[in-house]
Amino acid sequence: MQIQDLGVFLDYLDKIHRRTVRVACCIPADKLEWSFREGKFTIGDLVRHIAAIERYMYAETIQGKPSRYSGCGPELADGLEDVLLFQDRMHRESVEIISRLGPEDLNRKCATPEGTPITVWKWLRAMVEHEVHHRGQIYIYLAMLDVPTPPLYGLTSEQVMERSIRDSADPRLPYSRAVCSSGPRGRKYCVPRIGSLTRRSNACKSSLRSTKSISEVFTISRSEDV
Ligand code: NI
Repeated sequence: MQIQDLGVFLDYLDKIHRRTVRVACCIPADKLEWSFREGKFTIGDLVRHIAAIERYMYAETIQGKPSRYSGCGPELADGLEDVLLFQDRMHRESVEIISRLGPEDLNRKCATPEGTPITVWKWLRAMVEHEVHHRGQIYIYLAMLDVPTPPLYGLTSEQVMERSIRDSADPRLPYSRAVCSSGPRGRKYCVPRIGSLTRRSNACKSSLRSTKSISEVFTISRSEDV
């Protein structure tokens, strides 16, 4: 995936960010600094890390400046409300910096903190992967704490299975690619359907007041929102 249209990328980044905010909003306030092991990132560290790396490493280095990332501890933001506000502020500042890039900037080189030259658009692509990597860890941490989290695209694994076509000879097997591409009658989905995203309004404004159950999320169902 090449990034050559900044508007398209920023739209995609916004959706990536909103999905990270959505899971951050599920964090119980009293579990913010919980970790599975001493010395490992806490849940709060993960949220602060994603935000601080975006702003102080990626957004600085794409400008040709050195990284200013200096960690992700509670000194940056303490308590769930402040952590969510910090996450929001870091992202807004990063987007403001990225928005200033011109087409020629996307294709010039910048340097990683190791001093390795990398094309700016590839570095931005790596930024997205970095966020997704740590977002997955937040999901795992919350699962370890039995905290409910929203499915990424609105369907659980079980719901995708229910909506997937099956080999009639052995229902445990998925349709073969050949059968799938031939368009079996009456079966619509050869791949999981994307859509039915759930998210909280206004980047989980309500969670800044209290950690509510995810039953309060609302559903949007436009596939273009992915
Ligand atoms: Ni990281």
